[in-house]
Amino acid sequence: MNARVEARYVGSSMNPLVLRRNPLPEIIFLGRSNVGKSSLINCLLGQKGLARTSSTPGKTRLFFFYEVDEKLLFVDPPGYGYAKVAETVRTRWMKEMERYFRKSDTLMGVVQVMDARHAPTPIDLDMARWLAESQIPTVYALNKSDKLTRSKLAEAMRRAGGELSFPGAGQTIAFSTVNKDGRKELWGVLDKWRAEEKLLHGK
Ligand SMILES: Nc1nc2c(ncn2[C@@H]2O[C@H](COP(=O)(O)OP(=O)(O)OP(=O)(O)O)[C@@H](O)[C@H]2O)c(=O)[nH]1
Ligand SMILES: [Mg+2]
Repeated sequence: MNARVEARYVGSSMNPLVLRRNPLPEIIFLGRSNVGKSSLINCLLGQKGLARTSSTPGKTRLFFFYEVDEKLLFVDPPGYGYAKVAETVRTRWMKEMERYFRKSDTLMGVVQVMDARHAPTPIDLDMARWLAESQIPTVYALNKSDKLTRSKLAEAMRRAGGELSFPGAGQTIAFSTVNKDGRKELWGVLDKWRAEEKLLHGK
């Protein structure tokens, strides 16, 4: 699927379950605000302006949906844990996400996006552990890897690999939306999930 994909925007909502009747298997891209979730979606889809990116983190509180080759649904949610986002908004986000994971019967997996320059934050680790315990297929993308030298990146990968090594942990991929590093590898994981039809709730 990584050669050429046809992707289109299908809607946005405050509630991630709004497109629930859409039967396509879903991939959701989770991560702190500003780590590059929307950029990563654009990079995977090879369409620069499709998902809206922003240099003002935490601004958008909507979930955006993109249909990919009429086979997959990509979900671009608001970022989590951004300091300037009010506590009430963050609490609501966590509640929405819990409901989403409980109720979405089409979820295929999660791409958890982190910043390659920093160690996974406590929220990143909580989220990753929770996803693993919930047996939700997850792959970790260490984004903005272009900002690190080769040796610093190797160090960051070792560190993340060490911290994300609990039972059920996913694979870690170094990614850059600037030079497209990791794109093929990440598509490889998503294609594998699709091939295995690893839908939750037995679908
Ligand atoms: N150097 C570099 N910058 C990146 C990369 N990916 C994203 N960025 C930049 O990081 C900033 C945030 O990118 P977004 O894609 O909007 O991040 P987001 O996670 O969707 O942010 P929210 O929607 O606010 O949660 C933008 O200025 C991007 O240009 C990358 O791989 N390398
Ligand atoms: Mg975004």
